[in-house]
Amino acid sequence: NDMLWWQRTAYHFQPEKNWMNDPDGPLFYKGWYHLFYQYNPDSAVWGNITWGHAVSRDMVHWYHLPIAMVPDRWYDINGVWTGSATFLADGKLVMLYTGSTKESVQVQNLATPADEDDPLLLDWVKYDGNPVLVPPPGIGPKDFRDPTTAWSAPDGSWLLSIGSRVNTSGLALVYRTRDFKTFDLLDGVLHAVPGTGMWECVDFYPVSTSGGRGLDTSANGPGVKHVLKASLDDDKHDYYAIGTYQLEANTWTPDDPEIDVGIGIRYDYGKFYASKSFYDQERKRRVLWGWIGETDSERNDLRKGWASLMAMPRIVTFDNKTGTHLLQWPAEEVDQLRREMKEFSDVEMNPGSVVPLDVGVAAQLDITAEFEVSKEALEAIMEADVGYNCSTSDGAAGRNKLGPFGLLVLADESRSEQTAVYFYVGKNADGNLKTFFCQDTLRSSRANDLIKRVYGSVVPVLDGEKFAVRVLVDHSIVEAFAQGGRTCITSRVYPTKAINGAARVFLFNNATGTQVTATSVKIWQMSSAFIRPYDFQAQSA
Ligand code: DQQ
Repeated sequence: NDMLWWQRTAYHFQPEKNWMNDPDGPLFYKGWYHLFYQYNPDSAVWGNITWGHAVSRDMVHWYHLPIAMVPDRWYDINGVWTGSATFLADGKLVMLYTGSTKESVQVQNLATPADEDDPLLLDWVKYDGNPVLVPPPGIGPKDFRDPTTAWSAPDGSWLLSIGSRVNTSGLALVYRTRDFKTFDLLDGVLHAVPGTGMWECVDFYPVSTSGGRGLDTSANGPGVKHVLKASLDDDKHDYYAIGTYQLEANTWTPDDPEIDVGIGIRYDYGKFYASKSFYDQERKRRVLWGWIGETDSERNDLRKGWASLMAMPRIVTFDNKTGTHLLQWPAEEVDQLRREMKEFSDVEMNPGSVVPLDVGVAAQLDITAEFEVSKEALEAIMEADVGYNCSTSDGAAGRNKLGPFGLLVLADESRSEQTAVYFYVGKNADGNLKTFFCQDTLRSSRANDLIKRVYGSVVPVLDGEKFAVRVLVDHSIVEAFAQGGRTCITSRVYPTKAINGAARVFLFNNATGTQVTATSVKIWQMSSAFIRPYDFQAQSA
């Protein structure tokens, strides 16, 4: 195990040991952020799923609490699966979750806090009348799961969505309830997209088109658009689309049918799945939690005794500059972990060059970087580059007129290992610039039993904008945000040499004929977060 201990991260949330997957029912209650999550208490692989539980004042430092719910009833004996929290008008809290029954049928169950005065929400009571929902006619017994947070209708009733599929069409059903015990299935579906398969972990929430603050899940009206997100069971990616919600008609319509749910934009082009957002009523923002799995072997996970992280909490806003994208950005509380900073200004990156940035130990970092290319150089990109695709390219080693250029992180001195975060600028058939944002893990480790890929996609770069990126580095995870969070890529990497004191950072420019200037690169050392069991003797909430 000596070779594995350092893969453990220092400021990303994870249980002390064993397996974690989806975030469940995130919420803020009486001064604490709560995170529940799919958890196997017995092993570092999926199974025997319970709800793990942790609380935090700031979503960065965490206390582990006892498991909140275990599979102990016929209706959830095969697993207490994913669910969501809803605050009722009187401030009371209800939790709906999927149970896998003794027959492995997916049903929905209600749970409420045993003691509403307990800020830690330690004990949960499963409702006597569970299950409150079973698969409706025409829906398969294993295609009915992951209830959303409910939103309120003008008549005071509550609506919520559950993901499903019919044949290969993924879809979101909507139910109406007043008490979370009895429900009516509404006619039609909120939305369906052919060919996208089973929709897991549907999320549905409003965003303000004037940007800025987040909206309560029930908000609607002028200046509001609705985001629909589905986690595609078939390809294990989270896709969102922005559109308009017609409550009366029980339907949601994407702004652009070409960028519909499951065929358009992803939250993250790397390893990121089964995410869930919640409205933080304390700080008036929408927070997104995403599950980051492993890309090593199951054997490795069993040896290291744990699997999975949570992405850092991301604040989600509507990008009113593009109108097509959301912006995802680490919650400002993450900045508290920043310690000493080194800044590098106006670094000239010649074609084919690699520039070391001396920051000392480089295993826990927060990096912001801005790159500039002269107008003439951009205009000189003549060739149409419609065929470029991060995933099928040569990654950081490929060469073109204007790219790739960017950063190498978790690299050793000789760069026998490196993870590249980079831009690649090409042109569309119509002559407009088309920028790609990619992350190349092909050389991230000398170990072989790993998935190594080039991740990425297009990122809109508007007139007058520099190429801007933020990268969070934490031992075995690289979370990268381009253009303020329009396009995000998270990867898990398992270097064997570029670890702890041996980890380095470089700038690189593999363009063939174009000079790139790193106008400003700021690199902070990041402290470790306190993530530890709650001490019931010493602490009082
Ligand atoms: N994980 C849960 C399901 C959900 C899936 C089971 C998504 O409820 O559909 O652990 O990762």
